[in-house]
This record gives sequence, C-alpha cells and structure tokens, in this order.
Amino acid sequence: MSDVLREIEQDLIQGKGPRVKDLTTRAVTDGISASTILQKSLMPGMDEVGRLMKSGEYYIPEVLIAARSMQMALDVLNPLLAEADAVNAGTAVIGTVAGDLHDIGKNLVGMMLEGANFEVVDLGTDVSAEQFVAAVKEHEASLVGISALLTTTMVGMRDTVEAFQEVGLRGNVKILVGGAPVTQAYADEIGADGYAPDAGSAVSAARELLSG
Ligand code: B1M
Repeated sequence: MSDVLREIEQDLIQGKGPRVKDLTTRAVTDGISASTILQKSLMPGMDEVGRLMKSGEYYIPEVLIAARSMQMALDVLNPLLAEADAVNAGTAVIGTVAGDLHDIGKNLVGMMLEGANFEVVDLGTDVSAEQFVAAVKEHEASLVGISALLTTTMVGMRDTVEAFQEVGLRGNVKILVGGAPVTQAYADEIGADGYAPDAGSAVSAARELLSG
C-alpha cells in the first residue's frame, strides 16, 4: 500500500480531520482513484475505529472526531464519484432509520446515487416511517433508500415497509435497504425490494430496481 494511503488511514483513526482532508486531496492529485482511497484507507480506518470502540479503547468523542474526519475526506471525493451519464435516473428519498444516528454510509450512498444522476432527497438520520412516506408523496420519489447501522434499529426498516403498505403506496416505490448489520435475508424477510452491501452496489441495485 502507498505511504499516502497508510497515512490517511492512521490520521483518520487519530481523528486528524484537516490532515485527512489534505492527504486525500494529495492522493487524488497523485492519481489514486476515489474508490481506492475509500476501500484501502478510509473504510479500513473506520473499521479500526469500530474495533477500538468495541474494545473500550475509544469512547464516543474519539469516534465522532474520526467520523468527522471521514466526512471531510468524503467531501473531497464527492465530485469524483460522479459519473458522466446525463439522464435523470429518478428521485430517491434516502435516510437513516428511526433511532439511528449513523450517517456516513448513508451519505456515501447518497453521493454515489447523485453521481449516477439520481435526484436525491436526503432526510438525514433518525427518520421515522411516517417521514419516509411523507417525503415520497411530496417529491413523487420512485426509490426509498434506508440505512441502519445498529441491530436494534434495523426493525425500523420493517416498520417503514409496512407504512408504505398501509397508505397504499407500496406499489409506487422500490425500497432498498443496507448498512452493516443488514443482509439480503433480512431484506427478503421484511419485504424490501433490494439490498446492497456497499454504496457502489447500491447504485447498481437502484438502477436494476427501477428498470424492472
Ligand atoms: Co456507532 N456503532 N454507535 N457510532 N459506530 C457501530 C455501528 C458499531 C458496529 C461499533 C462497534 O461496537 N464495533 C456498534 C453497533 C453494534 C450493533 O448494533 N451491531 C455501534 C454502537 C453500539 C453505537 C452506540 C450504541 C454506542 C453507544 O452510545 N454506546 C451509538 C448509537 C447512537 C445511535 O445511532 N442512536 C453509536 C454512536 C456512534 C457515533 C455517533 C459516535 C458515530 C456515528 C457518527 C456518524 O455517523 N456521523 C459512530 C460510528 C462512527 C461507528 C463506527 C465506528 C463506524 C460507522 C461508519 O461510519 N462506518 C461503527 C463501527 C463500524 O462500522 N466498523 C459503529 C463507515 C461507513 C462508510 O460504513 O456505515 O457500514 P457503513 O456504510 C457502508 C455499508 O454498510 C453500506 O454502504 C456503506 C459504504 O459502502 N451502506 C448501505 C450503508 N447504508 C446503506 C444503505 C444502502 C445500501 C448500502 O441502501 C439504501
């Protein structure tokens, strides 16, 4: 692995946001692709932060500072994740499920969808089933993307699928779910239309769902 990728990973773990941003810019200038920076330094860095959190070596403030550093790097990578395709692919309402404040993965999914020419309405974190339904009505969206990072909040995805059924809108939207604890089996169990393990595959899944 190149030195700059290793440095980005280490600085992210230590929450040195401005350095992470500068090094990410340098890596891009050096010709390293956005997806390599994501896969080889940022994601492994966040995984290490997660490990330190689990083992009790990091507390919430350290994790938050690392998360902010990750977001600073993502802001640099955002324009590079865009694709050249010009046709509007549809409107997607995205958000992190009720009770859940994790937003980095959801933001990444949003950036990738925007890059693939989706109109993205990002409802943020802690989004209730009712908020998802209201936003789909307001924006006439054809896709709903729900993210969950906690095993305790995943159940909110089922509530959201059911809420669309209750208001009679289930046939109008495709529901895509994802996030670390979510699996294809869980997506099937709750009646979601699709599951994607990462932001890149969220784009292909979204395209496939809307073309079907
Ligand atoms: Co939290 N946290 N956290 N945390 N946190 C995890 C998720 C955890 C695994 C850490 C651990 O114990 N090892 C653990 C969950 C355990 C579990 O339920 N299985 C955990 C916990 C326990 C908690 C708290 C309960 C801690 C506490 O208070 N005691 C608390 C809960 C707060 C709440 O939400 N109500 C909490 C709080 C926080 C912070 C606020 C401090 C911070 C979040 C800041 C933020 O997001 N702005 C935080 C962080 C940063 C993490 C870790 C370290 C990193 C998450 C992350 O951003 N990863 C995380 C450990 C880990 O994941 N390794 C952890 C990088 C991101 C790019 O990946 O989000 O997985 P990810 O997204 C991926 C894929 O999952 C997928 O694509 C993305 C990129 O390819 N994807 C989708 C995501 N959404 C998708 C949607 C799709 C498709 C794909 O379609 C719509």
